[in-house]
Amino acid sequence: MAKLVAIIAVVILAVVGQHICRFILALNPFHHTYNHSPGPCQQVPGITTGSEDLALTSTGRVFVSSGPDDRHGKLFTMDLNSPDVEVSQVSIQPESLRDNFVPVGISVYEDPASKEIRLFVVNFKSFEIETFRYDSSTNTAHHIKTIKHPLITSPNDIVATGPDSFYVTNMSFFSNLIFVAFSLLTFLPVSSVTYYNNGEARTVADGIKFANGINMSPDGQVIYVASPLERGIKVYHRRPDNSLEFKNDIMVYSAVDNVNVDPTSGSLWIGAHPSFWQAVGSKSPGSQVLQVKHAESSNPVVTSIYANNGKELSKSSAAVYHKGHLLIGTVSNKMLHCKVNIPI
Ligand SMILES: [Ca+2]
Ligand SMILES: [Ca+2]
Repeated sequence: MAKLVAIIAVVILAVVGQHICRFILALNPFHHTYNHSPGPCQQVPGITTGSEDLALTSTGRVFVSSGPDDRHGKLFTMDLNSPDVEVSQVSIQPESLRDNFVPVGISVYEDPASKEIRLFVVNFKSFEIETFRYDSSTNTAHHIKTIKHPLITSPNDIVATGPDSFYVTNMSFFSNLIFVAFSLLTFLPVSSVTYYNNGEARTVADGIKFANGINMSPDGQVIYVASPLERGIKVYHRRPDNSLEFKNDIMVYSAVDNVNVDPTSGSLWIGAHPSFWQAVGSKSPGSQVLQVKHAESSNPVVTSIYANNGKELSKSSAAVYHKGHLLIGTVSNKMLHCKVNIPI
């Protein structure tokens, strides 16, 4: 009997020990970030309450979600073709929508025929999706509708596939923030991807530890899902019926947040937290931007384009690149613009 108890105790200790080791590895608490940048960088005036996610149109216009620390969330836009890289706040109509609006994940859908731009935005306050029609002549986002569904439990990011269809990541199958945090901290693989189309939804990927950013290859054939706890990007083949088939993981060894895809080259641009532990517990954690070339192939090439120990930029969560300009968004403070002087 004593021998059996000893064996059980050793097994329990081994399982708990393994979990603790994986926990420390994923949180990466002792990481030191060495600073480097691809060229001169400066803060974008006008953004102080975060720029959690960025979305780039095919013509070089960027949309910015801003507001985790502001009860009245904002959207910004800027044109990266303009000689002066200036940001302007998008008017949201109706204005009352901003009262409970905490925008995080954002995606742009450009209608191939009409060129109409639709914005899909995750509202972190309500765990719902808000959709807008963007009018560039008045710089206004006209609210179309609020989307809620039992399979959209705790959304983080979204990628539009049509005027009323998208993939969205759920951080957990819980909707209560305390349970969501519990499932993240215990590394439970209860995170998923839901496909939504015109009122209908289904789970198309699950068993993920904290699905965060999501995006799609330019040809629409590949879906990328960021998993900061697994420190990599999960790659899925998109089937004709919109279900997903897991292909492989791209390990980047950083707590990846949002993913953007270069509409021409298909390269991934990732805003990441070098240390998940510091991102959660430190006042000014570091920042990192990663580029992944050939992401859809069996030989992806991962390059660190920008890294900072937190003094210049803290909590980087998203990045986009367009014609020599790099924009880096953050969870809850400023946004950085870098002129890129290195080969990309
Ligand atoms: Ca996004
Ligand atoms: Ca995110």
